[in-house]
Amino acid sequence: MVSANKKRVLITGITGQDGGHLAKLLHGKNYEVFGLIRGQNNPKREATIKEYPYVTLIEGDVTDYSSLIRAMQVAKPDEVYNLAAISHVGHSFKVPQLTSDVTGKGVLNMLEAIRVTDLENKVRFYQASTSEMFGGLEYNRPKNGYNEESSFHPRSPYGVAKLYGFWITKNYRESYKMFAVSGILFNHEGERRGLEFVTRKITNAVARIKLGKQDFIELGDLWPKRDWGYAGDYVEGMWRMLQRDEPKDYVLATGETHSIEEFLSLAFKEIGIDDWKPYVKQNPAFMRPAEVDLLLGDPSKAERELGWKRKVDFPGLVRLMVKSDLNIESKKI
Ligand code: NAP
Ligand code: F7E
Repeated sequence: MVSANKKRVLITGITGQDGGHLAKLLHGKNYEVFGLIRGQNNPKREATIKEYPYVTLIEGDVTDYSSLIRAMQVAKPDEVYNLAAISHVGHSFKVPQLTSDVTGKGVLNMLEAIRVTDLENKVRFYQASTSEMFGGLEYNRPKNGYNEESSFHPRSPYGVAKLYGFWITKNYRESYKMFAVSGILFNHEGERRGLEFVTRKITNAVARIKLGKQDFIELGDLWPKRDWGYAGDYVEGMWRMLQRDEPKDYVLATGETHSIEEFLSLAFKEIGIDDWKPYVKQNPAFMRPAEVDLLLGDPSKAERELGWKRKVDFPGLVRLMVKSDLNIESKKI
């Protein structure tokens, strides 16, 4: 039963890592939560219903504008969070055109669906922008980390598509006075992270090695550095951006950067192994045509204006992920 008094939210990308964290957060804040789910038989549908029974799923796809119009008519949202994307950077090199359609033009489709259905111009829109837009090269890297004024140099079809989404969101804000903002989020991970991303791939392998189910892990380059935070902290920042009086873009980051080697070292220490090197093999299949060398974010504007600060630190993040994967893997036969 949908209540007339509750705030209403539409989340695209509901089956993804952030979609689940955000649905839980907003349900806790008494929102009526609607989630866009793609495909006629999405394999994540049952798990999503089981974990988030309070979410009303609406079938649709961000590449299908008509389905977004319908989603707007069904959900009648006060807030829309556009989290849908082909979000794996390595994969985006393999399907660059699809990535442009979903991760780039999908943003325009969502904005247009809001513009034509929201006649009073009341809906608040959040676009999931990314630190991948900065590119992590030495020449454009500020000493204290990338901020809202830093220049962009995307290094993948994903980064390029996200940059289009960033600018079209800004353009709709300026052209149509929409409350449309971008959160420029640095890497955020956790128990719900997809197994295709390096942090979860490592913590899952570490758990399996501990349980005697796996002997080693195959990875690509180990030297890149990332500003890694916890996803649960970051969805709180997304929500805070839409509660402001004025629509503005914000960077969310921890202000620290660590290499994959450091992540490996802490993860293996969690299972009592001090030297991770014998358990890791390098495989060029996991390397990218162009790499983002080092990402470090400066979250001071979000800290100052949103009162947002990450809670989970780097060792805490690694610990919670290893613990969760040990729990998951020990229950599997
Ligand atoms: P994720 O786990 O990969 O989730 C992506 C979501 O997009 C999934 O629910 C997926 O649905 C959905 N999707 C893919 N193609 C779609 C389509 N054509 N139509 C509708 N939905 C579609 O990503 P995440 O980590 O939660 O990230 C959420 C958003 O933040 C993404 O836009 C990502 O690019 C961005 N971002 C993430 C990070 C990070 O570190 N996590 C940092 C900065 C920005 P299926 O399950 O059906 O595939
Ligand atoms: O790679 C290296 C890889 O795929 C991190 C997405 O959420 O954050 C994420 O993008 C680093 C890269 O995340 C493997 O080359 C080595 O240097 O976990 P990742 P990402 O590319 O940083 C940004 C902010 C987003 O917006 C994205 O949506 O790890 N790496 N070996 C590997 N990466 C993977 N996936 N697998 C490996 O075997």
